[in-house]
Amino acid sequence: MVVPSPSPVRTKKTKAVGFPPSIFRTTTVKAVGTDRRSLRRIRFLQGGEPWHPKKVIARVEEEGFHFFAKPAAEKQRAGPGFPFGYGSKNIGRNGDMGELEYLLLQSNPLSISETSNAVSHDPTKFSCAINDYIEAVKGLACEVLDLVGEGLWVSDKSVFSGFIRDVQSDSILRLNHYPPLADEDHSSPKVAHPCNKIGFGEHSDPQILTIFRSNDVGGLQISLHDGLWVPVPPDSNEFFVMVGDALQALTNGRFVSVRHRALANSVAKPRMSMIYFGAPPLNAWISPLPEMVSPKKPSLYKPFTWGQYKKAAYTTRLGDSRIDNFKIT
Ligand code: GA4
Repeated sequence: MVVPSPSPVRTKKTKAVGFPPSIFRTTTVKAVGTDRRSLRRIRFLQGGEPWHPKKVIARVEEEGFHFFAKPAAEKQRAGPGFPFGYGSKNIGRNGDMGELEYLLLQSNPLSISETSNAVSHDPTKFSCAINDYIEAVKGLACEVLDLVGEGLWVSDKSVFSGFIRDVQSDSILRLNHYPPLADEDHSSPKVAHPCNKIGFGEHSDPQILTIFRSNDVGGLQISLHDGLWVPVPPDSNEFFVMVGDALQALTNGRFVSVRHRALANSVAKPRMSMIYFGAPPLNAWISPLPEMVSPKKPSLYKPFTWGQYKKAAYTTRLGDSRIDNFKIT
């Protein structure tokens, strides 16, 4: 059995063969909080495909910047930001704040079409861009999860990806826009993050797997076991894969969700991240897989449905450790 190394940080570029045609064939992946051996075989082949991956990304980026450039009243037509829609500075409903604005979308095409009609003058263009991107990152998440299943030698290697392939999957797409902070001190030279203001506070993602991508403006940081914050250099050609709490529970703690945060944007250019959270259906039961449990490694977590976890998560503050509430003591 593959036992993941204790460090949650993997930033090795990966290359490999043998995958079915994927629209992300020309893109590299970096993994945060996953098992390096499981990911080593991911490879994105070069090739002419009808959808160029960069175009799929560029279309969402364009729609995103276009959306965030609108007046507040127009953006608010997307809904209140909690649990979905447009939000500015407020995160969740328990008092968390950050130097950003965002658009939170349910990943199903029906809900995207409703939002598109509310926010865009060209709803078809908006919804096609979002749907294509979601399909692509979902495919990427499934490939990564199948490798995780393979690496852990579970009997059904698609057990993890099955949750997010399900038509009822509760997956989410989040666009975070970090406008440049007003330059308060014109006498000092402009350096990145001089004041360490928080854009999006420290947390771990509740879902199974997160596929994170941003433009070339930095801000993302991950926390190591010793509490040290490590900046993740921005690379618009790469995806960062982060383990979520649900994968931690399913693997009985072999994969550990990664705490991360975003600093406020203090450079002149706006920062935008596009984050796909691969989640199970609300009624799916999450508990450590039988293969992950043994007399030497007893189950660490009580079984819960994703709906129960999510409901509990929404009563917490961003920085709270949610998975600990489901630990068997
Ligand atoms: C963190 C990960 C995702 O961005 C998110 C966030 C959600 C929200 O913004 O509504 C939460 C947060 C996230 C966990 C605790 C609660 C809910 C804000 C918050 C304070 C969309 C998610 O699924 O959980």
